[in-house]
Amino acid sequence: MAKTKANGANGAKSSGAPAPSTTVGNGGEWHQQATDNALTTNQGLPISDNQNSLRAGARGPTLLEDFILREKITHFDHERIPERIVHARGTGVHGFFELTESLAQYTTAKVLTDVGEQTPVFTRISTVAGGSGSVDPPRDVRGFAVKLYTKEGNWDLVGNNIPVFFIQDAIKFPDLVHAIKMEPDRGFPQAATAHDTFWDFISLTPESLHMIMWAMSDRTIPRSLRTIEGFGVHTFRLVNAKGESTFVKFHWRPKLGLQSTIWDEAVKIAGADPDFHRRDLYNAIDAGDFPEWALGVQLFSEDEAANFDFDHLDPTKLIPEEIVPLRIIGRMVLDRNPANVFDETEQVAFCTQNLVPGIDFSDDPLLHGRNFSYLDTQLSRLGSTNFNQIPINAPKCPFANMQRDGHMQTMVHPQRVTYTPSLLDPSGPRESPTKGFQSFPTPMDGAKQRDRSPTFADHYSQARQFFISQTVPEQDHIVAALIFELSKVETPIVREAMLGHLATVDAELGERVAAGLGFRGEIKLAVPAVATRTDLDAAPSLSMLARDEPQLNGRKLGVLVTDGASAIVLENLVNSFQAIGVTVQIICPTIGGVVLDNETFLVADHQLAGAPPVLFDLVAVNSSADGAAMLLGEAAAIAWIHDAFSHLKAIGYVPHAQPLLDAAGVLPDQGVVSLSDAVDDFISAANEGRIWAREPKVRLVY
Ligand code: HDE
Repeated sequence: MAKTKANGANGAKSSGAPAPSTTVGNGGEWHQQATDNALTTNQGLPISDNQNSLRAGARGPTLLEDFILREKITHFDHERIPERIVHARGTGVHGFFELTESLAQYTTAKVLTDVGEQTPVFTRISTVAGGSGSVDPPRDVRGFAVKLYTKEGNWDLVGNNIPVFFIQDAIKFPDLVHAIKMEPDRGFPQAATAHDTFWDFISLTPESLHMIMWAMSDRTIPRSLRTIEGFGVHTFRLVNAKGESTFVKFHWRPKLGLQSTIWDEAVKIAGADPDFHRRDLYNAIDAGDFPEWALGVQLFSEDEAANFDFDHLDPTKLIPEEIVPLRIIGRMVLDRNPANVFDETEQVAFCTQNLVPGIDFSDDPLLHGRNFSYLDTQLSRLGSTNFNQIPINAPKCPFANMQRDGHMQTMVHPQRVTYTPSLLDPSGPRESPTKGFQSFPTPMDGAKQRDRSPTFADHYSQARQFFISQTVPEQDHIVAALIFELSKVETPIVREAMLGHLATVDAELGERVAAGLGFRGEIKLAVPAVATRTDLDAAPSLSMLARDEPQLNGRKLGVLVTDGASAIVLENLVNSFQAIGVTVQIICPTIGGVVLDNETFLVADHQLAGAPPVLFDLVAVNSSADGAAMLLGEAAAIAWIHDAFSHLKAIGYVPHAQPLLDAAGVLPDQGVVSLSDAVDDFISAANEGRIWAREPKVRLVY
């Protein structure tokens, strides 16, 4: 009997559909799932009806017997895996690492000795505090984790965009994270340090002061994931063919230079585009504009380390480049977006203990704790010791051992012998004393104890050095960030304790933050375990603005255009800026576009209200007189211009737009440039990056 069904439009049976879907099998091998385009269960059983469950009668109850329904729903129920306890929100990209200078003198690791060799990588950049559904731009440290699939095994360099960390010992990590995350009795704030528990913890953890200075700087509100640095943070060891060891710190330095947002801008971006960073990275790679980082190393010997006036095993300290210069040895290019975010970005499992022969750990106590934590966390997150078989985690070199079975085993092992030693199968995998990983034989003679080395005791000197190394606007922003964060703290004694620490870092810093908090008492200085050094010179390498020239390449120009606007000005803007690597986007009062003064039709990229200026690095207003008069009645247009001005952006404008600039409170300065046929002056102004001289006119500086 013929069946009739009310499938509706969405229930139409598939026919003549595109090519059959394929699935990546284990080890990256492609398997065709169904050759005849049939939809099947996970057992390969063709499904006859994907719209209706099995029921006792058309209007009757659904039957438990419907194994197809149960399989589909069960799989769906488990689509989410436990998210990372930290670094839950991340963006992953494929690419390669290419060595340009050999470190053969220092290490046997082929990835660091084979010049010209391209090693595939998967890099995941993340925020730390927020859950996986949180927004991209909050003030937060960025994780910078790189998995290098070398010919000698996977090497994971799991770093951050800041070269130091909050704590010196792994045993404090759960406390730090509990303090930073949403407060458990109320479930907020999400992805923010501006709350009592975080600052309560910090006020009692002076070792975090150096990291706090970095965290309150503009480094934690980056403009793009393409404009952040990455640091391995800990000291590692390189070991050469003679068994000699050299200490090393790893740095990833972005080709586009360091670029950050302004706090008010970051706050507004979070509303305008919560996916701002992942969209920016995805779109850049999609457009073939591949971001690139140089790999730099700081190399130093045991003797040099012994002479530093800080302990290089203490992860709250860095080695200024003025003391050990950075040596660029290679480059990483990210050139391919993941095919599937869950399969790759979510399931990638970084482990700090993933090393290759020739690279080894130092005795940094934070690193040792991490070496335990990452494997353990992957077991809980990915549910099985076999997580290394997931394609994104599997090495791309041959691997073989006697580990067998376990939950979610995906490989079929035909061998009879799963042990060594054995005569039955002499061809099975065996240890290789020459090629294999050797730990550097560090001599050890310490007593078994829970103790912190006195060489870790100075918590304020490098914090002070960081602060005095910043340019004026950078210092202003650190002060403003501390005022903002501490103003959100409801418990006065926590605020006061923090003022004591800040004044111990630098008296002026303490006074400025106190003024911004309206604090009327007397600041009680902290009591450092060792005296804060005031003889450490400012190190320009620690400042973003002092170190990197602003760049226009990779930036975005937003042009607000109305009906009747000048076609010539627009053409000049688009051609000139595109020629220097700037993306130009057109914003119109409606998404329907506009008609220019030469009667040509211009397509809009965005509607005005949907594209606030925070999404662009510089802006231009190209309106007709009528267009400007119309926009005077549109608050979004006035706010557009006002925000661009207060975020210190270069603004190009045609004379017809002057009434809009006046209404937005724009004051003339070198960054506000009238556009004529030529746009060279506007390009020169934009080349300066932000117009820092404008800042005291638009914001109170404490
Ligand atoms: Fe992590 N960290 N961490 N961390 N971390 C994790 O591992 C941990 C630390 C970093 O994109 C977790 O897979 C401990 C420093 C990044 O998947 C977990 C300590 C640095 C990522 C973990 C630290 C990092 C993580 C959570 C103190 C910079 C994201 C999920 C001893 C050098 C990797 C996971 C990705 C992730 C533990 C401190 C960087 C729980 C115990 C210092 C970039 O294992």
